[in-house]
Amino acid sequence: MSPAAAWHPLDPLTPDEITGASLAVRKYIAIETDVKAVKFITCYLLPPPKKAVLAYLGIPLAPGAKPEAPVPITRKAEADIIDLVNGRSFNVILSFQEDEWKVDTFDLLEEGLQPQISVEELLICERIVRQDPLVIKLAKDVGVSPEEINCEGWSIGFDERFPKSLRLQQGIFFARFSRHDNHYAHPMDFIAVVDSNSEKVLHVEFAAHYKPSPNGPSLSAPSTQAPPLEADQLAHANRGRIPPPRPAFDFLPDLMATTQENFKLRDDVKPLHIMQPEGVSFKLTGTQIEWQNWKFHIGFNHREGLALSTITYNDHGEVRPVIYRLSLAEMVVPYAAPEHPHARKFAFDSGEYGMGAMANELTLGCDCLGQIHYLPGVYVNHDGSPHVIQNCICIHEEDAGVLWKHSDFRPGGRSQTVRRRRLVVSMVCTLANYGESPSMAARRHVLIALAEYIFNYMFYQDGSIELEIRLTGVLQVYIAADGEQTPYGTIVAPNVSAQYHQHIFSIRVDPMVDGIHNSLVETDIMPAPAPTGSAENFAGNAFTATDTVLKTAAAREHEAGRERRWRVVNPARTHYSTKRAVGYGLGVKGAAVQLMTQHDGWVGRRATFTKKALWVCRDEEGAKGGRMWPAGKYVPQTRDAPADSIGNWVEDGASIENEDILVYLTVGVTHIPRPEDWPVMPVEHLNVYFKPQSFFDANPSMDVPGVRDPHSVPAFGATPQTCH
Ligand SMILES: [Cu+2]
Repeated sequence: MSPAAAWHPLDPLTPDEITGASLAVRKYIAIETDVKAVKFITCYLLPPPKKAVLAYLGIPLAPGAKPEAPVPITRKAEADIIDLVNGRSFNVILSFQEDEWKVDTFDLLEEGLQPQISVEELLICERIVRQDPLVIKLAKDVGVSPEEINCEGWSIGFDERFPKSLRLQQGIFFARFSRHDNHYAHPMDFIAVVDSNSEKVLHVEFAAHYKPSPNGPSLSAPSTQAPPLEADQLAHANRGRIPPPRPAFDFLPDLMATTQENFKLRDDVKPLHIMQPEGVSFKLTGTQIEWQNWKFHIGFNHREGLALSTITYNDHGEVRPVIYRLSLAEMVVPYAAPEHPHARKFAFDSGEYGMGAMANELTLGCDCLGQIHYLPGVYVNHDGSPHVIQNCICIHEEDAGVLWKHSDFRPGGRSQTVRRRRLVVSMVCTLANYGESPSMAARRHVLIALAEYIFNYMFYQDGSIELEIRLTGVLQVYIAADGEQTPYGTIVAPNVSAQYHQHIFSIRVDPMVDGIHNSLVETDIMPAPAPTGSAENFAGNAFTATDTVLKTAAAREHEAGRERRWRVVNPARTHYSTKRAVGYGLGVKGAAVQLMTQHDGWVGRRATFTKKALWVCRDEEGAKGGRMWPAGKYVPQTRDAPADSIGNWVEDGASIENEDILVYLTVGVTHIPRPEDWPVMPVEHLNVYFKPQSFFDANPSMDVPGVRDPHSVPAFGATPQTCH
């Protein structure tokens, strides 16, 4: 491969590269192994070593240093495949040499390790259950015909009753009474367990329900524990069958007009357009973008979706590295209902399904307003062919209010106002609902949301970066019996229960503040200990910020009462005025979340990252890349956090002072559903900030022009005011 000018070593595999790599895997299998048939689950870039990437791009490793001399970079790929005959899984590493892909390693995964659940497998789940005679009968018993059965494939979470070797999903049922009906309004009262390798329904089960009692709702079953597989599941749940609620709660306006009395779209919203008459202010070279002194690479993979790399800021001619790589490394959504089988609901949307594989094809003028540039996203299909999501990554600029302003209030004093502009790189992911669809191509058109996550990476002119996660979509709901109330959910509509849950994200930050050797500083804001009236603190007003440099790998709590904050610093460079090491703050205030479940429960055991607000460890690059996945590389069906996951990374006690470090931030939302979140939840925001702190000499945005917008006019035609 001869790198083109626009080539970046972290460019995702192209569709042609995926085709080439999967062909090489097939060839290898045919010649070297006894494997008869496979399905591809993943096929993606195995990134080159960090130092090689930085040398290639001419980014220095230390402040003021010269970049290292470039070294040859071999293009590598990694694939996970499953043997269709016996369900064994393999990890394959390939490299591109002499104009073709070659298999370097072909490793059988330990029994029980499952590559992530593919989009096709989620669809297979629905197909399997619809053909199953027991499912058809159980649906019929509550008035639902076979063609009305909708089923969502979910990761199984945790269930020791099944062998590890099976590739399991749980199917959660809804009825759909017309083609585009919101089927979440019609939850059904049973759940299936399927094996996506043998394509069989293995088991059907019934949750216990809550009955009113003088002491509040009481569970109909003797325990929240799962009964043995051979037990009569309905008898164990100790309740009758419950037919799905029928009332429609549509979200499509034409359907609402027919299913809701007096429904009418409001008619007092007048057009609001965003115009950039001279075009956009960003420049793209391949997948590298430059905007307002920022330069970075936009990558994509099936698992994280968007990943931004080699983020630098041009500070008056000096290209200063800030972050090597920034991405959503993991997330989990634990649900609070303890009764079997609801306790199994804690999907790892990233590690089990893949945020990239769930990314939407975006629509100009709806998802994104203004002048938009889109990039595609690619992942592999079961047959090894590339699946291209067109318009997957959206790039645009937005006005974001005032950047800075000052008025001299004295008579004749002048004022200056500068508008804030931001560059937004975003992706929208839809989790866990893939309605009926005859083909993968058509699939995109029948998507409606169970949960939609909008990931916005936003860059500002003052040197700050913001990651905003927006949550919307339809609540995951279950059926409630007439008059049933549960301690673990909200009855958002009659017979529709929305269980309490959390959305917990792990943001992976691989910092390189002025180079790759960084330290982490923890700051607590505290009142000075000297009492009011004392010589040191007579008025009692003193408070101070106490910095502690963390010496070794650690997991830290977010102490809200101390306004605890963290920053990544480079001890090799000191600010000219503050005399502090140059740094970037990691702002999680308002976004930090605590795992609300028992910490030794299933969620805590599998998703260690949820137990602390911040994790910091050394990055260690091996043959299969650096430390990446906080809940492990292979997440589906784990029963404990794997050895190669975050809890163990911080246990190594490695020095993290002035080292190549990794930071994982745990942020999230605890969702106690409201009826106002139904039938579709209005968007909720979660924000994480990366802000320069003693990094620049002063406000780096003083040179942003304060231009008066000639298109701004009085709302009601009054005399225009002048600025000054
Ligand atoms: Cu939620």
